[in-house]
Order: sequence, then C-alpha cells, then structure tokens
Amino acid sequence: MMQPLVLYDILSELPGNKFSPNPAKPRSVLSYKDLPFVTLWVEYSDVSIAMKAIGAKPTKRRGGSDVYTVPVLSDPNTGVLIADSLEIACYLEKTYPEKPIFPNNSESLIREFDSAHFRLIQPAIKSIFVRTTEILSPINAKFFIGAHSIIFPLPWDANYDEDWVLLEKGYNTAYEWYQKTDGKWLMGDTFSYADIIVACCLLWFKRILKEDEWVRICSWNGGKWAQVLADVEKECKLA
Ligand SMILES: N[C@@H](CCC(=O)N[C@@H](CS)C(=O)NCC(=O)O)C(=O)O
Repeated sequence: MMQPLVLYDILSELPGNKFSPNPAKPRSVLSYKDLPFVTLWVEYSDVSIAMKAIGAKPTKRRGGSDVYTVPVLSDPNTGVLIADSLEIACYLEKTYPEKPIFPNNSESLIREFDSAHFRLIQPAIKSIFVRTTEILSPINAKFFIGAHSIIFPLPWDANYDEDWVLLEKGYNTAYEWYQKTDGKWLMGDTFSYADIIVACCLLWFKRILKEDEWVRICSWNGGKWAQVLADVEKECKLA
C-alpha cells in the first residue's frame, strides 16, 4: 500500500496556515494526481536548520547563492527527498505519470513559463513582501525581511502606488497569454502545471493582501484572476 508523501510548508498566523506560493505548487500537484500526503509545518525562522537536519539540499537564491528553502518533499515509497517546487513537480510527474501536469512534452516550455510569470510579478514584489510580513509572527517576519532584503533591498514600502500600477500591467500581459487560447487553461482545454503556477501566486495574494487589495485584483481583466484561482482549486480538488 502506498505511504503518504510528506510536504514541508511554512507556518503563518492565518487560519489553516497556507499562504506560501512555492509549497502551494506541489500541494496542488499531489492533490491533482490523487496522491496521499501529509503536511509538516515549519517556522520560517527554522527552515534552514530544519531542512539541513533532514538532509535536504539547498536551492539557489535568484542571485545565485545557496539557501535552504521549502517546499521539500519526502517520498517514503521511493526514499527520495527533494527540494524546489519545480524539481518536485518534475519528480512527481516522472514517478507518478498518471494525470500529467506537463502534457504533450511541455516540461521545457513550462520551465521557461515559470520564470516569465515571475518576471510579471517581480516589479511589484516589495509591496507584496510588506503584506507577507504582516501575516507572519514577529520573529518569522524579521527572518523573512532578513532573507529577502538580500536580493530586494529595503525599504519595501516606498513605492506602493507605483507597485500596484506595475502589478496590473503584469496581469494585463498574463491576460493576453490566456486570451491566445480557446479553452480556460493556458494550453486551451488542457490543464497543466502552468495554470498551477499562476494560481499559486494568486492564492498567495488572496491570503496576504488586505481585502480591498484582493478585490482590486479581482476587478482586473473581467474577473479573470479570481476565476483562474477557483478553476485550478477545483481541478486540484483543493476548493
Ligand atoms: N526556488 C525555490 C524557492 C523556494 C522559496 O523561496 N521558499 C521560501 C518560502 S516560499 C523559503 O523557504 N525561504 C527560506 C529563506 O529564504 O531563508 C522553489 O521554487 O521551491
């Protein structure tokens, strides 16, 4: 009988914890593929110590240096322990190929899509980071600021209005991508990991933003973004 896989994710002060976009990706894949799993919640400030202790490998910061991160996935059925959301997705696809998330050999394209999608969000990231610190405990927020200010220097709250203009611009581009297909997914009628990437970022925003800020995102592009999130959650049985 199959043993549950173990997903390491980050604790927050929110009910139900989950907010972090990268762990949300493997959670969506596990659930989509009907794989049994349990979640182990780690304090942000303990990620490095805890992941080192279980023998996970560090991942790379966007600047190139090593850093211990979650998500990490442990699969007791194969003995594999693997870090990085994209590598976990590829591992799950190879090991459990039913219900593909990289259909039609799309892994290389979706790898590029992952970076392209982040480039849309990145210009506004400091304002998003400010909100993220607000749903972490004080000690975890301090740690989060220390970790991310290496790549995105403080202050983070200097260009709020400008960041929101840039975020809307980013989503206008994502909307153009979706408009180029006939179905509701990025690959038309075919669901893929690309839609999971978009939805997990939206989940992050929905969970950390002030209500009026989330409503603002929902008002863009004819309500596309609340719809994408709802569609992906339904497809992955996480709704
Ligand atoms: N490329 C990694 C990035 C993961 C990542 O940045 N994880 C954050 C939480 S969402 C983390 O654990 N950070 C720990 C730190 O920066 O010290 C992935 O996609 O899994």
